[in-house]
Amino acid sequence: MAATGTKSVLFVCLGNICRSPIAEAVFRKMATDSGVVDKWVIDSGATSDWNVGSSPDARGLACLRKHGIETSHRARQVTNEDFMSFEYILGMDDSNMSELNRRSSLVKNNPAKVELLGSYDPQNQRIIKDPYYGSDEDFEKVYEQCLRCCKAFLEKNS
Ligand code: WE7
Repeated sequence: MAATGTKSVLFVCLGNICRSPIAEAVFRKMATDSGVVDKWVIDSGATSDWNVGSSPDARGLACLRKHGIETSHRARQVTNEDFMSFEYILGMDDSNMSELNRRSSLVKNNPAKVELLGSYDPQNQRIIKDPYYGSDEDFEKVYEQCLRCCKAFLEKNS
């Protein structure tokens, strides 16, 4: 059980190598810069088990580095325990959401709030699209969406 006052968020996408590691790294940087990182447990995970143990996509790492952010995350799959231990579980698209809601229904009385990260976007772009078959520009767009959404999410929880 987390210490009193500890908040927690798990960012989730299909493979945990493109979108969710970017969201996690962006949020950690933001919480660090705001001096509240010690109040948070921050992680990311995958709905699939395809990339378990892998580093984030090289294009995502390059995008983060361009914005002065590093990450040492390794891909992992979402577990049943995550629904008991995380206050927020934030997905990127409708496919993530249906999988997360299905998984959540298997864990009785779990307290996790399963939401779309994009529901926090002040510009109302609700879906953060999979850039896997996309370009560097698509990764940049993911980064910008994560930046806007994480800022609003952190403000809401401060
Ligand atoms: C992705 C992916 C992403 C797609 N990261 N993969 Cl080949 C595949 C099949 C099941 C799970 C995963 Cl994770 C992967 C590898 C890793 N962001 N996006 N695949 C993807 C995109 C569009 C249409 C179909 C797929 C599988």
